[in-house]
Amino acid sequence: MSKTIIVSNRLPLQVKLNENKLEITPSVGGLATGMKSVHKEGDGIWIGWSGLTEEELDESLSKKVDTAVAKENCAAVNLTQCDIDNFYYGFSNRTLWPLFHYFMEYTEFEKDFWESYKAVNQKFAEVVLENLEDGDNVWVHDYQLLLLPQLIKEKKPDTSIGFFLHIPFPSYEIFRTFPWREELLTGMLGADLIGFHTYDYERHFLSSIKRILRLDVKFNEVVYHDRIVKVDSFPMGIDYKKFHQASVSHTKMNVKERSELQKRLDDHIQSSVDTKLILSIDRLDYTKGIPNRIRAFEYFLNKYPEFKEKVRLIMLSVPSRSNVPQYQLLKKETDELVGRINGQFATVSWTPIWYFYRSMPFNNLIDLYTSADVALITPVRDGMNLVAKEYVATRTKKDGVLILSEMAGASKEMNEALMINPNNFEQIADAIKQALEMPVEEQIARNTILQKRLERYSVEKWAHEFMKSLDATKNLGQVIVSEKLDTKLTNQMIEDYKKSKSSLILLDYDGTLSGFQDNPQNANPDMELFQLLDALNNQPNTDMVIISGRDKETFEKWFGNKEYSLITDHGVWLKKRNKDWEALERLKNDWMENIRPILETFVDRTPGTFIEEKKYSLAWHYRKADPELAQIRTMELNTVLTSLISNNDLTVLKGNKVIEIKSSSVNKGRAASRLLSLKNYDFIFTIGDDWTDEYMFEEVPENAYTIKVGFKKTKAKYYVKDTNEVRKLLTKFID
Ligand code: GDG
Repeated sequence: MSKTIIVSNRLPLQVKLNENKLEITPSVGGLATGMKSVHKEGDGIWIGWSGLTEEELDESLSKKVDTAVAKENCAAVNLTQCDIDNFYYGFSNRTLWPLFHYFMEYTEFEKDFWESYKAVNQKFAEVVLENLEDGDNVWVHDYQLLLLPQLIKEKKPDTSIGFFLHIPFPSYEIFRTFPWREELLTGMLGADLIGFHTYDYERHFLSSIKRILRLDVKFNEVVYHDRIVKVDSFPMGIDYKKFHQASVSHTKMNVKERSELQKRLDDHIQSSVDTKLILSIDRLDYTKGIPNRIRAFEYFLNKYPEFKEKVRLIMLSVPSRSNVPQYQLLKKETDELVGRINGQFATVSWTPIWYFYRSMPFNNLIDLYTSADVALITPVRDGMNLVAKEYVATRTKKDGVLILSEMAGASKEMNEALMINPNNFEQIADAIKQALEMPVEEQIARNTILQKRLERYSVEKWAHEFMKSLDATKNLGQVIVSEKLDTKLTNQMIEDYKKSKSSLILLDYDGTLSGFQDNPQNANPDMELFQLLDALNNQPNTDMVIISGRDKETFEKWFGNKEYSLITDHGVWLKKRNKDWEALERLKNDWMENIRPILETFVDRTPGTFIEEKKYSLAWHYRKADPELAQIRTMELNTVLTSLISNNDLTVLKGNKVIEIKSSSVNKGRAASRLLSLKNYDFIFTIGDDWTDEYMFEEVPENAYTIKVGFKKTKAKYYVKDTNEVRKLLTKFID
């Protein structure tokens, strides 16, 4: 039975070493809960680091860890202290974390960190591959493992791989500054499904894919080699039942059962009728907007002094990554700010801020959530923010007000919260006042809607939806009508070729024999290609013809001294082996005078585009332009041209990153039919990569081998991946 392998940086277990004895407790975090059902299904297994370094474990302890985690259906990846310093604290937390949260000034581009990141992703890959069987699914989590999907895909191409990023994906303008940007993107594209919390992160990712890798993106699908990678948003939820039920039991507790913390909270609440508590909970992280929040609270106390001695801010800041310098600075800044404000405003019976720098057990978390009248969540950037959701889930009477930063992913689905910009103190101060004075009916109305959604779209549902979507990607390839030209089909084809008495081989040039270049003139044939074509051209009983949209002059320059048969300008000119050029069509080109100025206006308004002028056609190339602008301009140009040429004998051809205007009566299909009428071929092979080659695929007889280069919609019967595969395939024709 197939299983799902979950991979994250840390295992969902707390592994501790106590006087040489191992203590293992399952962790209760949101991710562990959400993945529970996925993990339990079949022989599901979770792979990650145990939390103990190789230096802390001798061989026998290490074995004990392996056995103990295996009992929990987990497998450990062994990491050294150096890995943790460079891969985790270094690259993950000093490069990716700040960059992806728009903190460019904190981002360190260190080559050593990067090398370690690659090596550790490889270590993870090895453990995954050891545990992977045919038919298994793999779900990789988060920014520490961006290269992992590709490392698995390379070795096991048939495995279904999902990837989910828990933090934001930044805008292209930020991501482009990253020195190893191509590697990260291709690493992620090893997955079949890539998930983000919000649509914004999804579109930022797709924009980087288009601009950096120059790949074709159709809606939310990326065509990558011979695969389709689906990109989608799945906003992560919480374990709603757990928080809600804990809070129901909490309200039923009698005084004796209450925690010390709850008693202190009760004292405050009972100190006066109109006293209120405002709560914030987060890891002490510069993305969470903690200093901003404290300053905004100070601003509020100054702007609305009537709330002094009545309102208290309770801040729970959980220690995090405290050996990274920026976190130490933040700790110092927070301590000082809290000290200054408490010093400035405190009275004998009131301190405005209660500040806890530690983590708390779950029941204390519930004490805080259920006692707070307002939750003040003000990150400057946050992938999702689960605290906001947990606060709402614990409000059993549906009262309480959530103030939420619009920079948190959660803001996209929590419209009923009071939304603030974390840099606007005026707005935050007003929102706090509005929250404190909000009529309870309004609070209930807002929370009713919020709770319904949280209950429905729980973390379990999130995991389930992701897996369902990953399953569906298995059928994506079927959209492509052609079949992969595998070894068996290739052998059959070569056998047919060897048996044939007269063969025709039609080869497109750009994108088929030679890769794309920014400047078309740089795509000239290389030595290896000449050798290949010479050999193919000398095969007995074989007519090899290069058939291209290129102009005659270029082909004359490149192949003039060769004995190849050539067709240029989409079929205007034919040069038979050892013969002179002959015109297959008589064409006018006076229309160019009218069309050229139109194309020039598009060149002027679309940086990176240019016109290629041929004898019988005009081509507007946009391969170097911004892909999104180019998409808009191609639609515009198409409309303009279609209305203009309706009475002329012209067609607009959409090629690979090019729009070409040429006479309707000419195309590669017509030229191919001419060739076919000259001889009786019993083996026909045509290969090409773009739209203009489709005419050829349509014209040749049913038994011909028609092959598309690339994973695109086509009338060809088969496809191959890229120009490298084309060359390998053509070598097989040669004895
Ligand atoms: C990353 C992304 C994204 C906090 N203090 C205590 C405690 N917690 C629990 C909360 C909550 C979780 O930790 C924090 O989750 P967040 O989502 O708020 O933030 P990150 O840790 O930054 O998480 C974030 C998330 O991944 C999921 O994709 O939402 O944007 O940055 O569940 O309850 N739990 C206990 N004691 C504490 O003191 N027991």
